[in-house]
Amino acid sequence: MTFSDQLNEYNQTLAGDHNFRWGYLGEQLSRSGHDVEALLQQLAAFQVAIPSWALGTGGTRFGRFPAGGEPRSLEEKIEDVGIIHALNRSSGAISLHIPWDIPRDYEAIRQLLQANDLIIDSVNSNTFQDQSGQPLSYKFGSLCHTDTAVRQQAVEHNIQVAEYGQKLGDECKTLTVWLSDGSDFPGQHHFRRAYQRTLDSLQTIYNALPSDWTMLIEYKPYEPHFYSMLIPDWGTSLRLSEACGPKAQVLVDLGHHLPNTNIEQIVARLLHFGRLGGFHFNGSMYGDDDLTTGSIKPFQLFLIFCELVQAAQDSVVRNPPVAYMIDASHNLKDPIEDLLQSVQNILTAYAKALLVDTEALFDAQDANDAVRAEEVLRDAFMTDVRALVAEAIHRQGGALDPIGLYRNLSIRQQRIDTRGKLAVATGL
Ligand code: RM4
Ligand code: MN
Ligand code: MN
Repeated sequence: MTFSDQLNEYNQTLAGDHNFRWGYLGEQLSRSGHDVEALLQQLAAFQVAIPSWALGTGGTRFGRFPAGGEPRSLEEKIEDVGIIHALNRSSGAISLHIPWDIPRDYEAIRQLLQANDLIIDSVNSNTFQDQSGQPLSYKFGSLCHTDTAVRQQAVEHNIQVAEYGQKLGDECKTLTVWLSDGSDFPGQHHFRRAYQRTLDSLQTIYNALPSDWTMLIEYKPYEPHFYSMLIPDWGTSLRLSEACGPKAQVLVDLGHHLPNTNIEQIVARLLHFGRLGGFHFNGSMYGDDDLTTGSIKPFQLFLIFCELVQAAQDSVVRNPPVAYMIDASHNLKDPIEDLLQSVQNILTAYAKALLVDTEALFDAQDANDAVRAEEVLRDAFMTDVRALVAEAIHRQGGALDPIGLYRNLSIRQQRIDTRGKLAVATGL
């Protein structure tokens, strides 16, 4: 039996219940004036990339408990993203971390991507670890380092990462730079000089990129450094990207904010400046990217999507298309299940944002009617859109319940059988 036969058979078993729920929701949405077909199309078009480093279990410095059957090579990672995309039809891109996943046989990789209906859309550099054989250490920084030779090595690495990307196909046109540079003790860094050195390095990388490439600059307020991070906030990322040029953009990673930061406002600001280039989704209670997207603050995720949806409808906004990706660590859950859950939560938040009556919201805002404005948002947020998301995935050829089918087919067990119980993925 082929995978698509198994998928069809599985969907058949859920069809009765789904049709009942979708029939009701579709009717309800039409009654309130929504164009249901347009909603389904918008949801179907939404793609969230999967990073090559998220298919294995993460860990902490205290330990790591592998899921079993983790992908041992880039080829096996593509195979895992392939199954995610086949199940949800919404994860059609992979983001590569170099040097964790340097392709060996480009032609074979391209064919494998094609067979799985995937693209590689971006590449990520890594100057936060010393690689074996690397002549100079990043212990005291990379692009900000006091020593020109270390900076040069880090600049060349970034340029080389983009060169790998160029060999992977025309869809790959983004270099993501996340710097772990920073300081651990007061006085360790000359803040202004370290900033200037970083800018000079980034400009060199930017100028070496092909003209149709984008450079995303990610920020993070803490970790790995305890006292200061070189790019701690969106303001620094914004300033750096403006100083580099129009193809440099800010990347917002949800986990890279101090507790209770108003991320939706940051998103709105960056959209207003036309500098929101990408998103890394995850969830957190205390620290960076520990949890499933939408598991802790679903309302905030919804509010972020409201900003994205409103900006997309506003002709005043001149923001390039935003690249979406999941960037989470999976300590306990099966990584594939966690990724499927994350995508489901992201689509749910997006679907709810699409339901917001923006005219009514703007009227309430103009009238300073805070109660009405909040009610308009809550009206959309409280709608159970799961049948809408399922219908959109189904129409794309995916499973009505992606995690359900993944379990039903015992895919993890199959991976353990072929790859082994102790197989460990490269990455964090
Ligand atoms: C960082 C950051 C980067 C990711 C690495 C693995 O915290 O989120 O985006 O490449 O982790
Ligand atoms: Mn990230
Ligand atoms: Mn992170």
